[in-house]
Amino acid sequence: MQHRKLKVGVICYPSLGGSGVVATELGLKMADKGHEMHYITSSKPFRFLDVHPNIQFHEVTIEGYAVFKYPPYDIALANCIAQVIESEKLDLLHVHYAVPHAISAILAKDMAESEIGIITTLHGTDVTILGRDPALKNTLSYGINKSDRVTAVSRSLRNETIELLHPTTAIQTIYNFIDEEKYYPRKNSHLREQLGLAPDERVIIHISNFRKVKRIPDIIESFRLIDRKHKAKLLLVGEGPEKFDLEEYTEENGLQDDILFLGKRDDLPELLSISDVMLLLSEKEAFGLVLLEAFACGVPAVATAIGGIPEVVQDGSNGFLVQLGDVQAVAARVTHLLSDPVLHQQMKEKAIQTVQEEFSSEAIVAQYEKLYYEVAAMK
Ligand code: GMT
Repeated sequence: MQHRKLKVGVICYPSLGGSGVVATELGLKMADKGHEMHYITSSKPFRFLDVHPNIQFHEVTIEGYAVFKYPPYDIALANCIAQVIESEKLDLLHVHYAVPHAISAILAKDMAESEIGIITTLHGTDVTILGRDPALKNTLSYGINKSDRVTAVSRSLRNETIELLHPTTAIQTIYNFIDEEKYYPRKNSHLREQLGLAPDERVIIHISNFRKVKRIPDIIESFRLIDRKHKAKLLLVGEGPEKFDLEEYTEENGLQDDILFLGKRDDLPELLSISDVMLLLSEKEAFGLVLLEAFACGVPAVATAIGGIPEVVQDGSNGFLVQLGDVQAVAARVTHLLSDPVLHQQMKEKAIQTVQEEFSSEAIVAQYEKLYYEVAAMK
């Protein structure tokens, strides 16, 4: 039955973040292979770029009701999943994040009185933060243990989950991927001009959702310490809770001409293509999808040796690894890269090669597809 086309229910957070990107890109690739993908989410996943005939979207709606302090979204989600299991005759569910999505899927399966299999993909903070919260730890374990298959986006996340929760379901590592047709070095960009960059000015870039875990103050501090013989600008791309304070800090310290806050952008490949180095200095990072986006555009990274990052960044090859908070080391590595064009070129090439050889979308999508068939066969 390996060639039967499958009907898959996908549950993810559609908002800005790597897990939403992976869930969407995976769906697009599976749809291209002829599988029918049903997204069951609160709003359209933000990178729903194409209107694909094999992709359908089922919106979870919930009315505000005076009795509820918090509207029970997870229950409404379960209700919607159960309806879609029945109406679309789904073969399996693929949920991204154990809490709350796996829990809603388990409840939906029970409500629909179905034997449908559930794959849960762990992305990071669902384990590294929620797994340490006594209010959610047992629920998280329940979600993992009641899933038929569990995947983690790095070996580090897999190991951390095992250490923390001692799950009864085996956890398989399936790495993240990017769409190589979207991320590649772009030429003839007018962006440098638009951003007011001088021809000799170097570009350092950070892209994230501006959460505390991203340690953006470390990025700003490292940037200040880079040898000033290099004219450089720091591009901070994205939106999130820390942004307002960081903008204020930048103004107060007179850095507003050199640090550009660009907000959420759709032209990431173009922005990356004019960049010399990416900085990712997070204190937690299960994988760091943005590193692959940078690598695919030929941008080496300086990143913290945290979580899954060392599985992506190989120190001295496609970038440099530094210890958390060591802003002096970050500045030294960036200065080194900017001063040595031969090394910079070697690292750019190695970065592109890393994506092609170790994180090819074709190989990774094939791993998920194999899993889909295994789980569908359990029904
Ligand atoms: O990093 C974030 O703040 C967003 C979060 C998410 O929900 O998308 O990212 C997590 O999943 C990504 C995709 O698998 C990983 O690349 C990120 O490393 C992971 N974030 C953390 O572990 C902090």
